Amino acid sequence: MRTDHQAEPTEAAISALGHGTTAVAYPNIALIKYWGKRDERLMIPYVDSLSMTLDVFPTTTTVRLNPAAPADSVTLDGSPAEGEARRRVIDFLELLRERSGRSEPATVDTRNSGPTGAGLASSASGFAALALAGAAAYGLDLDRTALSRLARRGSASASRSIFSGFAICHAGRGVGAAADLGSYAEPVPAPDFDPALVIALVDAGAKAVSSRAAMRRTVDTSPLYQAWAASSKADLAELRAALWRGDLDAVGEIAERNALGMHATMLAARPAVRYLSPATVAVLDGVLWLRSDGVPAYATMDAGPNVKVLCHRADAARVADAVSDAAPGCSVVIARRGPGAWLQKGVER
Ligand code: 2P0
Repeated sequence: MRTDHQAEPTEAAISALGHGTTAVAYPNIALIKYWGKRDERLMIPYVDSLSMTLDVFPTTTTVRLNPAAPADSVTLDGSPAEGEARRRVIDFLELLRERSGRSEPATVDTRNSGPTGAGLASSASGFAALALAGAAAYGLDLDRTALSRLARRGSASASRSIFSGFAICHAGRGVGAAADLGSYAEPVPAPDFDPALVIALVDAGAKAVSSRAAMRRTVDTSPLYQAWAASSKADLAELRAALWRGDLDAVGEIAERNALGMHATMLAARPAVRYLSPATVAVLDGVLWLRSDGVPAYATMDAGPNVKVLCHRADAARVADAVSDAAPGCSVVIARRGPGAWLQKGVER
């Protein structure tokens, strides 16, 4: 019997020895946020989260097994990866080797079409693509649930980018293997919901505090964290129902309060973590102005100053204009719900 951990070489694994195995994955933006881990080694979140996978800024990753190489080699946008980014990829390759029982070093080439480390979910698309390309290269034959669980080990939000459209990531229960098994993403049905997400890029630079460090500090020191985690549970149940109804106002209101609450937990951490900049606040004012003018528009922010505004597709151009007026100099990208991660077999680069 084949399990997640023991697999025969697949066609993709054989091609990985030659040209490499290439996967493409898109970022996702959480409407109900994941913030905080209850197990840092296994990357188990404290709370369930729910996201929309986007149709912009894909990551393309090629994994090539290199039996003759002395070690793994990792390039990010054409340059050798360094520091924490390199270590996280190599740790992930170690996990793939442990699971597959193989030992070949790998060459990993990752290209982000959006900004890296700017709170635009580059680690979500990055580890979803690496999980898919890497699992295929090392001959692991995994279904989408197992891939999602695997991607989570690279970055918890990556578990959601395996899927198209809306996805929930379960925080799971218990500890150790039980927690690992119980924490994965799955699609959430939203048959009549196809909104726009207007991304206001107020700063495309990498964040000063990594989300990993910021989460740890928030969980350890913020007196608001437990209250937010409890309210997030209720938010998720309400948002799921609103998604099913295709109710943009309800989805937006819940997503906006959930995001502001998450940032409140960070502001109350000791010392505070503040990702929101004056330009962020200017965009938030622009969103309030839109609503007062009768345009349903709702904001969400992640571990960075950029703002994503949920609105009807028909209003997207108007929302984009309002956002640009509110924060002159910011660039604006209009996204919609996008595809799940996919494998390009036998692609030569
Ligand atoms: C999310 N964020 O749910 C939340 C909301 C940012 C704010 O997941 O440590 O890069 O790799 O699991 O996934 C960003 O953090 O953190 C994130 P790790 P990740 O999308």
